[in-house]
Amino acid sequence: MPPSTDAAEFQRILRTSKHIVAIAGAGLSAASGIPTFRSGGGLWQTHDVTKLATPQAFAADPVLVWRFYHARRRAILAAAPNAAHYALAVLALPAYRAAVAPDARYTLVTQNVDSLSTRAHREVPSPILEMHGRLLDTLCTGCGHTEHTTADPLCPALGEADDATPIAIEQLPHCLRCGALLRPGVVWFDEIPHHLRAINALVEKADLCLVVGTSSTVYPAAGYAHEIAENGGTVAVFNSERTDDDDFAHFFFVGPCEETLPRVLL
Ligand code: BV8
Ligand code: ZN
Repeated sequence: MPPSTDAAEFQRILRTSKHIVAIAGAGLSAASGIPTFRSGGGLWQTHDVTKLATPQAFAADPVLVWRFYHARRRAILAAAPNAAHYALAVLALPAYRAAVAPDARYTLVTQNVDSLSTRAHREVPSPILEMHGRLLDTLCTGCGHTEHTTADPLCPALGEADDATPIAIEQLPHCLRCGALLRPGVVWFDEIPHHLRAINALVEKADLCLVVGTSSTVYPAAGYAHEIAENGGTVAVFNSERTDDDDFAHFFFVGPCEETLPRVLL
């Protein structure tokens, strides 16, 4: 049976839910001007992910990887949360949930590394698990120290250079504690995502899953909604386009999530 588009029916299910998990991807931040990865001329269509988002790539060419992440840091620093981030943040408000989902607990599991959801939740208790880390964090390859920093540029060389200007590794960001090279504080491919134990426990209990703006191609995040559906939970997808693997969903709200989420949730 094709997924329903009945918002009133969805709201009836929302009202009786006990454990809500939202799984978000790059489409959640598209309206904030952050390029997605695979849709509409996304990042990975102009860059080869294996060349940039892996530990091996960083070891082979830390300058290239830092140029890529520096550009993305700039995009994030210039961005602001959009209506979709705020619609999910409202779900985190106890007073709001008392009105629409009185018995429910809610957690947002985001694959995004832009921290825009955290900024949108600023005033509310932040039930957000950033499973792929944060782009505005740096991680020391020597002592493991992690720091959240909005410094721009992170080092003079990245601020002045256009992509043609050579940068020496010594000019890249280095740890003030131990002097080792810093890397972006994100989870690369073949690295283990954060908060897996907490996420697995949430997925096990979830009776309602909102899947927002993700192509569901990156694991383990891509498997959570299926697991919740197999456990008898309800899955509602919010995506600008149908994907070829969403017939298992109970609801599908097609369109920009910055429009569909406020319309369906608020
Ligand atoms: C791991 C941080 C071992 C870096 C990222 C099983 C099968 C196959 C492969 C694997 C598997 N298990 C593991 C793998 C390997 C790999 C993987 O999944 N590969 C894929 C590509 C085949 N996974 C890993 O390596 C993971 N680690 O598995 O460790 C392990 C695991 C568990 C326990 C023990 C050991 C680590 C993956 C993390 C990689 N890091 N990001 C960085 O950002 O630079 S992934 C990257 O992709 C981002 O985080 C991004 O969020 C994520 C997923 O992409 P999406 O968010 O979905 O974005 P995309 O552009 O693809 O889609 C956007 C969607 O939005 C589209 O559908 C579009 O239609 C829609 N949209 C657009 N605009 C809007 C919209 N929708 C609504 N409104 C709009 N306005
Ligand atoms: Zn260090």
